[in-house]
Amino acid sequence: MSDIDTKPREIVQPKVKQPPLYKVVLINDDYTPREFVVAVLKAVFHTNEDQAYRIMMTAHQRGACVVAVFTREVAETKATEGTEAGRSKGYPLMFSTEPEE
Ligand code: TYC
Repeated sequence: MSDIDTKPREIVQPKVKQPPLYKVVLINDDYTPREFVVAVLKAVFHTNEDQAYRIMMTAHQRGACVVAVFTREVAETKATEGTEAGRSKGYPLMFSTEPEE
């Protein structure tokens, strides 16, 4: 038998801290056409038609709806892309981001 003691003396926890997550929130407005909101949700967030329609209607009825959750940079990029898509057509469509609790 070997003289080398291979028993670990301490338990080292793996350093795998998850990055903080951010919600992308769709804000209702009175001007952007419903079909356009649905098209933007499909294009930017890769939802299907049914998911996009439900998200749009929830924002329409409640004032806002969480679309999805991402790391901060991805959330900010997608919120900007969605907001810019509306802006390019003259609509006040707005996506915001907020840290998840
Ligand atoms: N309220 C808009 C309308 O009646 C549709 C709409 C829904 C706009 C959701 C923005 O985030 C939104 N045409």
